[in-house]
Amino acid sequence: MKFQSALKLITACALSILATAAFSHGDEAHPAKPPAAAKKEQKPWGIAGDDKSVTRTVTLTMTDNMRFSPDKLSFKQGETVRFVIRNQGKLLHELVIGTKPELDAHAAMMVKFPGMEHDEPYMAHVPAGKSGGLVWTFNRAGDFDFACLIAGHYQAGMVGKITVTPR
Ligand SMILES: [Cu+2]
Repeated sequence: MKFQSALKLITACALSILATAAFSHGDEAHPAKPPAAAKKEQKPWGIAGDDKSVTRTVTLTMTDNMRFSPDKLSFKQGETVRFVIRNQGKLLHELVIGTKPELDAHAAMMVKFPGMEHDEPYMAHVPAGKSGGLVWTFNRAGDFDFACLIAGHYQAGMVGKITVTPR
């Protein structure tokens, strides 16, 4: 019985490896197909936005005082916002948008694994003295947060608030 289920597991793994190989081969055979990044995932705090749909631009400044300026933003549901993010510090900072529970959990992971690479459409990493950006559509109303999740920064209070009012 045990042997059988182990065998089943091995078969399942082999099948999924085959499926993956077949899939990536298929991708190579059709280079015109847009990359997987084109698939947008709805989040409770919105969805990745398109450049052509931007209705508003917001400039945020980040400093080594572990603060964002401004640290309170409000949008109307449906707005597509271009964030222009200026890092005026000497350290790497980032902007990550999310719900408070999501950011709390993510920040805890960043403390455990400081070298962890993370990159999603709702975050931007901005090197010292540089500018970065992201485009996000706030298609859900609610109270959200934005933060820098680099280990220690979140804990030092590098957070801000976003209010999205219903249409
Ligand atoms: Cu930071």
